[in-house]
Amino acid sequence: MIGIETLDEFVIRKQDELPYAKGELSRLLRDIGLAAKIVNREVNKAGLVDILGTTGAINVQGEEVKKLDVYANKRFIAALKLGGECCGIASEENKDFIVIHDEISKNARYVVALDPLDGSSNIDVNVSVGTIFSIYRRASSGGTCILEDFLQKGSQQAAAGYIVYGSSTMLVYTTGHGVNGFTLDPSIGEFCLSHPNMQIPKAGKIYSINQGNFISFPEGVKEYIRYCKQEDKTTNRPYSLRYIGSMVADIHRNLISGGIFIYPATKDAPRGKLRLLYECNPMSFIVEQAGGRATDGFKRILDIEPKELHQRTPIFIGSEEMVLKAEEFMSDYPSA
Ligand code: P6P
Repeated sequence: MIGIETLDEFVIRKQDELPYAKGELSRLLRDIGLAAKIVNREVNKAGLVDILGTTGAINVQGEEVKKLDVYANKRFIAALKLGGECCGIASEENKDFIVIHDEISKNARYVVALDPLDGSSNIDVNVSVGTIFSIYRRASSGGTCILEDFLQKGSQQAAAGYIVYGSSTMLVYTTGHGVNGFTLDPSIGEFCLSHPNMQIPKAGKIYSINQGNFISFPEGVKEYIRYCKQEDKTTNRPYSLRYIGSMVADIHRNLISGGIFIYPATKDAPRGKLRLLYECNPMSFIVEQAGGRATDGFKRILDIEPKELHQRTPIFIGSEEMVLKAEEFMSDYPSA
């Protein structure tokens, strides 16, 4: 097709920008693209097949496991195993990391942290959900992967991306050289470049937060919400509250239109709800690469030293000026 560049063509064209294991990372990204197409097929017909609802199981997060969570997890793990470029996977759905060490992956140099289906509680009500992935070069040399391969700071990511299964299905990723978005064209079964060099607006009019938790928010967050709701034409306030309950969809909208997404510490989630390795780090890498900002209200997300696989962190992420403003309020109440 004239003027259409597929994900595979783009990854190969851009691989010379990569400083390390160019071909391997390119193939890994294409393996993820394949799994995304397979999961998309099931997400799009979830109401027609017996894949809605829960499995009756509870995952390591203490959350109900949806049938589509299990399906998506299996598909991405299978694609990464078959691809041979990945020696380990840390998934939201698995308590421990998965070691991949067989004939085709014995020299694999990458590990992947994965949220196979984020926001899955929205599936049954036909609201956008997503997949989030984070790719690191393994820190250990040879043999099977170890925990330390996964406990690397977000600033060490080799690549990160997400798939949003929405009104259209998009794959957005970065390797540290800008952010590019690809829209799935079902007529040819390919992700096609549709959003080259994505840049998040420096400011916006949208704030995304679950205000139902207001009473247990830190005082700085309460003050920032009051700021968002004040009337001041010179700063385009009051802002609009938009909250889908699906991190990928909320951040994707803000990446395009401008805005801030906040999941702070709450009474029920004193260290925040969202996971560092496979939600906050990859989304922060992408937003920073698009010219935005991502912190825990005080410290850059990508500088946090991970201590455990499923650790959580508060997150303030989006348009730079909006995150900086929220941080001003947080610094007024450092411990509250
Ligand atoms: P709450 C979905 O379960 C998720 O992990 C994110 O996708 C989403 O932003 C957040 O949790 C929603 O959490 O507590 O507002 O329902």
